[in-house]
Amino acid sequence: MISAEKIPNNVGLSSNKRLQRALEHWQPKYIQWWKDMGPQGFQDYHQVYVRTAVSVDPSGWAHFEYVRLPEYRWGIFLADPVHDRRIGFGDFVGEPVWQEVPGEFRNQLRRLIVTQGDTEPASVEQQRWLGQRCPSMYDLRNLFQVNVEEGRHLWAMVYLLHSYFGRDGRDEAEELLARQSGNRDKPRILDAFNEPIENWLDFFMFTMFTDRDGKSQLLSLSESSLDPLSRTTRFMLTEEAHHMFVGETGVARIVERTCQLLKDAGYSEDVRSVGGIDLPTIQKFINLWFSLSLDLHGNEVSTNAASYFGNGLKGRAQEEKWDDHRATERFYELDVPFNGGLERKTIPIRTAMNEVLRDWYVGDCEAGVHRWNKIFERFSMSDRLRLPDRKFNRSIGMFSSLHFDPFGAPLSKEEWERRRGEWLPDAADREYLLSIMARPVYEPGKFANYIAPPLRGINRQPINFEYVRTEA
Ligand code: BYC
Repeated sequence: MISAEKIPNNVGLSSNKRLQRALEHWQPKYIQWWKDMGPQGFQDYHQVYVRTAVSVDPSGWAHFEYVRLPEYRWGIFLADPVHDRRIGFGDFVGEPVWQEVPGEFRNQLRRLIVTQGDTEPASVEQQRWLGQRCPSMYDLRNLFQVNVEEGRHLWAMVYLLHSYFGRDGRDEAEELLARQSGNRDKPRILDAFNEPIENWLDFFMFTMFTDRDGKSQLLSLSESSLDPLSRTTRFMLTEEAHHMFVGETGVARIVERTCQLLKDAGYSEDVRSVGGIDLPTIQKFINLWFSLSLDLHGNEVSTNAASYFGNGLKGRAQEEKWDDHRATERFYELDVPFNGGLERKTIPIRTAMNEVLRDWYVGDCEAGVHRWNKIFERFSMSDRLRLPDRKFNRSIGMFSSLHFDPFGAPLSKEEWERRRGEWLPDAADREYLLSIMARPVYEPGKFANYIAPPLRGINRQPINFEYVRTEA
């Protein structure tokens, strides 16, 4: 029996019998999925110091407690309503936003919500073995925080499916638990969510780059004319920020440690020989996860994207910064493959909405890489990390059938096959990373040799706090 009191929410769950009934059916399946596909080895005897959202105001947000993972209180929250909110873009700009799903947009909205929802459990599945290789208890706790919040994001999308899409929505909610990351027969919808995340460099790059796609997509969905979708995604964005913090600081701490090891060795040592992660390997993982995450923005030219925009379902990130909210007059210039080279083409901006969002995303990633590069400046080193060219290693869009190096220079298929190991992690890189992560570090305040400690602990706790404790 589901207890509305045990599920933190601001959607009136205790008086909404229909939603209660739908959740009653779904929640046991969710918990079973969490136990089977969530963090492996930490379900029964461990208590984790996590933050639980108990309301949307800042005090309810900062609620920390020790919980056993399957007992985490996954909740349902919408950001506060905006008084007299109006549609901000597309053909219906200026009209009141919708509190129900218009029949003619039902399929498109369901597809967007299902695609968004599918990524959340996928990421938990991808990360489920990482606890066994963690670099510290602090990092272990952060991993689980990210995992429970991705679980909550799944709840957020399931809430929308249950509340606004009737029978189809309930079926889709079940399917979200049935597809599995990397499963050949029933894979997750978007490619990056079928990639293995087997080591902590993958994890930090994923939370830096792929969670940042979460940020750009959620920003554009938070503009939606469907007000419940807008309010749900606005609240999700607050959680996403912590995930990107984990990724950005995780990579920064690895870079910091690598610089330190190099400095200690008088800049003469191969960092691997002293157990660190060398800069070329870090660059390869940037190349991999950035290019996979670029793909998540879809095709450069997309009639789907144009239609989402025109219908007011999915806008641009920070739509208020644009001046033409109908976007019927403007054009977008992009380089398209032509005759073995590239040709500049002008297309109506509505069909370029995936590319417009990708521009925003690339800018946000660049700022993060810039912050990493400050570490080298502090060590007076000339090395720099960089984002690869947007055409590099693409599997979606018009560059997917072509090959480019990280600087954007075209390559033949043979050259690409011959040289890809220079730019993307190969088996030897992965083997090395697994070798230095083979023994997890579970002692409070201790850190694996390849990563520096964080500047401070979580919720003002000391760095050597027991963030994960084992029951007797
Ligand atoms: N992989 O017209 P197009 C997050 C398919 S991450 C495989 O360009 P459209 C998170 C597409 O489905 C954010 N297939 O694309 C992060 C279509 O297939 P069909 C997730 C792909 O429809 C970390 C065809 O190509 N949220 O939250 O505009 C941890 C033509 O596509 C891919 C969203 O994505 C791909 N990468 O799709 C946890 C927001 N890209 O129907 C969570 C919702 C395209 O022709 N989704 N295809 O067979 C959307 O807004 C859109 O669906 C897309 C682009 C941005 C994905």
